[in-house]
Amino acid sequence: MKTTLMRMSKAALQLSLVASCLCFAASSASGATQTKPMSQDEKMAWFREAKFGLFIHWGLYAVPAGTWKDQQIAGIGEWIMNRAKIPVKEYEQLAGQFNPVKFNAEKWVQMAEDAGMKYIVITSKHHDGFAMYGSKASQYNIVDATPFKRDPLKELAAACAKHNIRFGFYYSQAQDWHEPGGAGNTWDFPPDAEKDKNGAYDQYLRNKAEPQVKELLTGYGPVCLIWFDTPRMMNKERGQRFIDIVHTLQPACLIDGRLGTEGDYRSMGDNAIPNQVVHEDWEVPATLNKTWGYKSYDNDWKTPEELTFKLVDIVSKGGNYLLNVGPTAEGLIPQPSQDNLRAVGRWLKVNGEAIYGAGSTPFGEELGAPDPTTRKDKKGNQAFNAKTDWRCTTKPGKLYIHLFKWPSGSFELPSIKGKVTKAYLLADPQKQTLGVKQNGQTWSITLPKTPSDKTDSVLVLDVTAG
Ligand code: H79
Repeated sequence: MKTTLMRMSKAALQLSLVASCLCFAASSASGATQTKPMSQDEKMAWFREAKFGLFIHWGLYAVPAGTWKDQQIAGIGEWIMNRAKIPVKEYEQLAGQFNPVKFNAEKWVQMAEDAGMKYIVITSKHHDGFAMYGSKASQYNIVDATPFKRDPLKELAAACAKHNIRFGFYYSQAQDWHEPGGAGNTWDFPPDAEKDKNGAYDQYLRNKAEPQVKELLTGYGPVCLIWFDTPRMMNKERGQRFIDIVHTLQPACLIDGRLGTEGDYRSMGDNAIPNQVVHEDWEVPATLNKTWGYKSYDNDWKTPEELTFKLVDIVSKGGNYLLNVGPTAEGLIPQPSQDNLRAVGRWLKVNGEAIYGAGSTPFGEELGAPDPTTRKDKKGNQAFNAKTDWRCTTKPGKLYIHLFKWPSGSFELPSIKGKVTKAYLLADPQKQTLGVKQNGQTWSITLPKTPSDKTDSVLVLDVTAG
């Protein structure tokens, strides 16, 4: 065991030198002599362009799919081990039953492409501690412990490279219910506070989590980001060890906002879309139904119209949408997930110009307003009365007005400093000019009788800087 670890860290060190040289060379303009590290703007550029990504929660929890010993277990599917307090020895047995022979990396990535998604983030290890790739640091992984024996993350990395989709990993760095030192498993092991004090947690970090993150950053080509989660007992020093690993092995790889120390962007709460514009890089992870990991009986699907609204809403507030699927234990993405995502993709095919690389709204009144009373929302924050008639995304010289409710006659644009020089519908191949009337600083755009899209008709306004 000890020698394996030592051998591995040597290999990782060698790879790290190669990787950092490559990145430095790649980031220099001339490519020849200069070795300038990437600026933060250069590092964030793809993320700011992408806007829409696919999250995949896939692991042993897809086998019980929300039911344990004939009982439906409440809550999110990937938490079944915790919610049903399944002992490690029993949960481990699921590995022997996990044989997702219908898994096809090409089909998954093709679906993401059809949906208009630009990056994929998959669970390499969730809180249950099971690695979904061939890991040398722990035998508890899909190659060594299941009849499947394949490494699906290798296959996905190759398919993503082929389709020009960026590829990243979710990695549960703190919670690991399989290990005595990992956070979270209090039914087999001592309380977390004890592990924190007696060195067991650091031992887990050093012997499993850190080596596994190194493996992910060395065996799968360029990793666009690592998505850490639930930073229990993560302090500055522990977080820094992960940052150092990422920066050494793949300096261009982004770190999400849940490591426990500062990452490259802010991660909002699960399914938590902010009410207002947030002027920093951010992303919201979100579900298509209620669960992340597959649950056979969760059919509470958001409609394509709701998903399109959320995508536009998020982009108009300056963020990215990381939208999740939970594939089955056979290796299939549930059909309603596929259908609903592809419907969003069809809208994006026509209207992608208003999403990819687009910035936030310069207005804000269209988003709604805080409730004037002391009413609280479900989370105890001041209630907010959201409006949903329209949203605005932007690019230099352009305002994209997303009309979810088609106004009769004309659209009244709130005050802007510049001038509207042309108005047309994005779905109109002829870009036929619409009538524009100025009333002081506000503008009225004459619209046809019927919307150009049943969900979101995008009105493009060419504007001069004011
Ligand atoms: O990976 C997904 C979730 O499993 C993970 N983050 C997303 C991206 C996550 N980990 N923890 N949480 C989310 C918060 C968990 C809250 C709950 Fe529960 C889990 C509510 C119900 C089950 C914890 C356990 C609180 C009650 C029981």
